[in-house]
Amino acid sequence: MAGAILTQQFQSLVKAANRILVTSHISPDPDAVCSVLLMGRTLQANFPDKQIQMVLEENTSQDLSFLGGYSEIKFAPVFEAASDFKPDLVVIVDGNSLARVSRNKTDELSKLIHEHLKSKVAVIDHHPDDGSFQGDIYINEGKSSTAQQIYELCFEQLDFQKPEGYAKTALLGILRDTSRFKYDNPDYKNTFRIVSQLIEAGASIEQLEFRLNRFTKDELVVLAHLLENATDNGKGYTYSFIDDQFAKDWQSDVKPDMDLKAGCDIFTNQYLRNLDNNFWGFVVYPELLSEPISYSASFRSVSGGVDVSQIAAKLGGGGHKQAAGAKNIRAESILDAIATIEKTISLLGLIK
Ligand SMILES: [Mn+2]
Repeated sequence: MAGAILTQQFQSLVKAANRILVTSHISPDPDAVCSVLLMGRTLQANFPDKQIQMVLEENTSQDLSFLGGYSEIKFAPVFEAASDFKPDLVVIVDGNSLARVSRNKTDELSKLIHEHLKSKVAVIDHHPDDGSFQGDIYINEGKSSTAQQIYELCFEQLDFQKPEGYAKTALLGILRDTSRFKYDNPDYKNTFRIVSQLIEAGASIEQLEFRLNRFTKDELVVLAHLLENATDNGKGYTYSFIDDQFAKDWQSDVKPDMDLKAGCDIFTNQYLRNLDNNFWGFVVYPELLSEPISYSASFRSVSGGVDVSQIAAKLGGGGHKQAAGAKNIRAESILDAIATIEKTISLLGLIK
């Protein structure tokens, strides 16, 4: 439970405000969009006299337009939206600072909010605290998702009235950020209690999963290529790769970059940790538009196993113990890129 004092402070900030802007990070994932909707619509339902604006600078690759209130989200640069709307309170969800909500105008936005408008800033997040929070209130109890944090804060602690469509929206945020409960979650009691309530309220895990788990034919072609190239060389990990010719053909066929990346993500998240007795590994692929050619790699491991963030760090990237990545890996060819990564793994003493 967020401390009672924080909860009351949040309520006071909301009550004192007249114009509230709710926003989230660039490259939003479904939890970011769901969190904007859950917070924005809840404030609208409980404070009909206040002006509430939901703004996102970018959209998700998934179609979330079936969620209640989606059409009210303004997709626009946050600096311009805030300049017009002049909020006296900004609520940032699923991210901890203004620097995360805009791609190109973070300095201008920060000046506008902190110095010019002197708006209050509230953050509701669940990511590990990196210390970059700037604002008036920071609520983050490391929940499964920001959607869960907002649910606990608004409906269990503050007893706000629930807006129409809330169950689907909250459940979707939780399902996505937990990968449908795939990962260990120390807060499982709260997560499953809330999920039970959301199902009671009419939301369906099955409906949401099949609605969102869609693949394009091109993504499946990429997946097939990675499945074909999946390699276990007896060192205790798995790797796969997009070869240079495949990437060249992809480009000359003018196929979407996004589908190549999405196909890699399917393999990385669903197969990389699952081959025979290997519980970790990497995927490497050419960066399509890079000149001279460079490569990106994603690393994954199972909780309690190898810390893959150290490999990514050695290659100039970063991330978490179980999921990390590196970009701009310079190499002559894909085989050279694989050799570079394997050498790094070997130097770190991670070969069994
Ligand atoms: Mn999230």
